[in-house]
Amino acid sequence: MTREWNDRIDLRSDTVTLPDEEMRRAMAEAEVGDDLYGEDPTVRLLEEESAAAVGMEAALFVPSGTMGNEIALHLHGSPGEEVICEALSHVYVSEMGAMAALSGLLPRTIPAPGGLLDPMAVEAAVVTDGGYHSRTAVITVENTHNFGGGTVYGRPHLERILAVAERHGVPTHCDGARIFNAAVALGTSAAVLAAGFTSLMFCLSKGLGAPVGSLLCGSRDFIREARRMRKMFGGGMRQAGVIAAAGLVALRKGPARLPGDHEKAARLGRALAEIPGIVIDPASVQTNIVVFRVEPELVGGTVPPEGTAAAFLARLGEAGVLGGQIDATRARLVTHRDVSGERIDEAIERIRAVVGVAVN
Ligand code: TLP
Repeated sequence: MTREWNDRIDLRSDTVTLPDEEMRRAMAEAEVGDDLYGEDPTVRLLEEESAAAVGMEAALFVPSGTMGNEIALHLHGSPGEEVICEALSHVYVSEMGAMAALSGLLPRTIPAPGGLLDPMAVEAAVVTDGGYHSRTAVITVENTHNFGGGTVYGRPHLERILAVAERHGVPTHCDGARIFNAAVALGTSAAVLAAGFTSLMFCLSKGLGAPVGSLLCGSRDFIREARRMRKMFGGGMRQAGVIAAAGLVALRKGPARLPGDHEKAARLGRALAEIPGIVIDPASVQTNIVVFRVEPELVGGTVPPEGTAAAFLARLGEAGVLGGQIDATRARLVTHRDVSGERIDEAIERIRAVVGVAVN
């Protein structure tokens, strides 16, 4: 029987969190002004604290992570140039082809296990002699890597990629939508992981729990240009302090609660690994994202037209557990603030029940 709407356990994404009481109060009480005149004090404060949190000179409040990434790519490249990115990176697979549509840029994709780029593969892909080939505009790194399973680049790995960029004089952009998750997983700070990148985008609206908003960070000069580009892309906002106020709560309080999300994901990963037909290495769950492969045995023994992942997720949905699809065979469950440890245990029970039905 399909479960009631309010009995569902929503693990589609950490974007589904609702603003908490403290955020709603901050929003109601926010001091605001017209941000396009630079007169919104709450937005300014958020931008200052965000830049400090990642150890960069300046930051720009943007409505979405996608806009932050796309402004950065636009500024780093010129039409006809290439963006080096991992084959399952968000800038490539989930931004509607924006780098091509809005900036005339070509993705140069490099597949990587767990989404973590091999520095030598990046070295091989960089083109600086623009006389004959499309030139590399920027090297991007996604930390954590979402569709790779929330995987984390540690500092030594980043150093090797940054060294390639440095050697060739190519700028670097970090899609740090979940950079605070990476920092928590590694026991370090977001600033340590951001060091050396030309630009970095992070989201308030994911694990940190804000309803809206992301920050694009970089040098003062870069952010001055980004501000112009935000207006051109239609992202200039007016009394945006109303949402920035929730963002400030998320930035100040959100990181401290991420270890709980990671613990819930680890528990989920271990439980899934015990289910025949679900392929996942529990050790691969490093943050709040659980990615697994669905074998045909879980959905009746053959690959259905919609693929094994979609078929399995439909069954989970009927049992009130919502997840997301990555491709035909892989699915994703994401833990977050609004699903407690008890509800994760309940989700595990429901998944086991679904599989029991599927197997018999
Ligand atoms: N990710 C969303 C979906 O778009 C897939 C999610 O549910 O995980 N970079 C990364 C690494 C992201 O995961 C996302 C959003 C973005 C950028 C874009 O952020 P928004 O949704 O604010 O445009």
